[in-house]
Amino acid sequence: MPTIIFLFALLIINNAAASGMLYPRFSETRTIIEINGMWKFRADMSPTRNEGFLKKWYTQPLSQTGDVIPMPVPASYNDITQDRKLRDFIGWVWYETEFFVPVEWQQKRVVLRFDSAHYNTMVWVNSKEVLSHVGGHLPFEVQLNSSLDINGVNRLTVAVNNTLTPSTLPPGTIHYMKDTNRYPAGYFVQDISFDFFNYAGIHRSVKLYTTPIFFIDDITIVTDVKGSDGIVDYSIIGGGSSNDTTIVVEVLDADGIPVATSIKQNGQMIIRNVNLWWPFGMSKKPTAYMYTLKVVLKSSAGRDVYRQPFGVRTVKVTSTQLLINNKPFYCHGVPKHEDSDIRGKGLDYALIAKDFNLLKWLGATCIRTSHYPYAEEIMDQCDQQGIAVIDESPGVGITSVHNFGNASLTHHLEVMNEMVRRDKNRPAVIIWSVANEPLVTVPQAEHYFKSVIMHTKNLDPTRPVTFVAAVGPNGDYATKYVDILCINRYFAWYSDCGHTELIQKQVEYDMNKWREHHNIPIIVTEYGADTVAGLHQSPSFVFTEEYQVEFLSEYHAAFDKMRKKFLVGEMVWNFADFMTKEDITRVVGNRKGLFTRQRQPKMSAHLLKKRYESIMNETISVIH
Ligand code: BDP
Repeated sequence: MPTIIFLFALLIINNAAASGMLYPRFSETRTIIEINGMWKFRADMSPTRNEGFLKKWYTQPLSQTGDVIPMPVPASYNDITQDRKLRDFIGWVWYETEFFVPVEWQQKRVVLRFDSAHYNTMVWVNSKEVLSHVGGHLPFEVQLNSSLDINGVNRLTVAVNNTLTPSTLPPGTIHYMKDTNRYPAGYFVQDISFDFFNYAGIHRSVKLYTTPIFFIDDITIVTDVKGSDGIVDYSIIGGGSSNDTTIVVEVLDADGIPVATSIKQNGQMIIRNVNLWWPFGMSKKPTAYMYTLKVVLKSSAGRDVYRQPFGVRTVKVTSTQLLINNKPFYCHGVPKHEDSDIRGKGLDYALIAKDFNLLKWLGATCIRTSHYPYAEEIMDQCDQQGIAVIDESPGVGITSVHNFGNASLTHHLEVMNEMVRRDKNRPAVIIWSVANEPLVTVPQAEHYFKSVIMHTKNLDPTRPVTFVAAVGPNGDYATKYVDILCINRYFAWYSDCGHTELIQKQVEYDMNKWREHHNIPIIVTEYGADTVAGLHQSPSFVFTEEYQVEFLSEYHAAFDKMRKKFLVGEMVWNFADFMTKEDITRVVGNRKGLFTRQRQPKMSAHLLKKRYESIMNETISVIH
């Protein structure tokens, strides 16, 4: 029986997770070239998806191995062509482009960085394997110097495999259909238990950037507030070796004026009369104030300069409140998806700008990165525009005991390493979510989630850690380890469908029960109803815009009774409609959006705008 699973065995090389993963930024010592654009592409349609490896496609121009098509990078490849086979393809696809590097780069450290590719990636430069990475939503990179042709053209070949297995995040299984009366020999499908299309390809930018040979490899910033002082604890890790290093660290305010200085690699600096980072809507002063930590590292090998943005704020959880800068924060917002027509999950600046304009229009103060880490360009906007973030790992669809093995746990811990390493300095990130709706009613879940949550707390003791739960309040093995309870509720949709009159009673009963078990605050991280834009019926009926409005209003009435007590957030599922796999319960995707996939508002968006603006008016009066 041919199998495509064994191909993962080829991937265990040079997994690039050990060093820092600072976002590439221009400076007087660093240059960046994006090598995005139209690349050459072909999917390996051979029965085992293994022809590319057997015939070593990476040793020659891809067009010499067979027919290639143009493929944009960044983008998912799924919706680009008219070919259903490519949209639903499972296995290895191959990309290729060429690049040159300036001669003066010979003196520099040259790094090749993928901001993300989904799911498993192998990379060759001039036929030589240089990098591999397992996981779909986080950056990976490698120093390239020894593989580069500085005097000529460099060929970059990339193979990406979207196959999900019980130990990937999200997990999946390849299911072989054995009944040869009904299926051709070797027929297989990919089973998944999450509700979004498994878009694949090179999803974010591919960059070449330089640093000096002795360089700033990682920066960690932790802030606190004492009176009017901002406390900045920082540590800097250098890469390369040198024994005559000096370092100058400065905090620059938003106008670029130095407000604190140090010459130590690790230490504490004080910002007098600090401007705090507040989420949008919490302060009448300009919110989301961002500082810069400017680091200058000098040695006989040269100088490196890096500017790391950060904000000064604190996050705390009491038994009833979520506090930002010691003031109660009510998270009224939306979980999202990185999803759009044509590009799938490919990075799209126009879409990012539009979505933030819609978030502001709505009066949202927070998002959840359901169900995977979003692009760094999106996270930058959250920092800069004051949208608080529940930063979620790709731990979605963990619904079987087969997902609790050692390989799964080890990978989940590694993903948390990569995610915290990438997002640790972002003021917008206020909560880490390690998973969405996992199976937690079996004993195996206890060790697994205790380990992942404790590991994340060790990586970052300054932020609350949680996972998003779908279970009821009557006993599970994992919610006891979370700092803040995040629950998804679908009364009058997946249960008692159509009965909006039951919503208030059921929400109140459910939350009060949770409170009996856990003395921590609650955020409702999902509640929603599928709604086909333009479909109307009065009295309301499921799938109509009227039903969505009525449904959400009933939840709001229940939330209002608990808002001042222990409910610290409400998030409608979902910001916008998004694509899912083909299924009889989905009408070309999930339609629970406030906005269509083209970002036009449904009636419900106006309801939420009114509600969020009025909550914001209440909250803003607290802080001046
Ligand atoms: C929740 C999931 C989310 C789904 C949503 C739904 O967390 O991913 O899209 O249900 O069914 O259970 O719409």
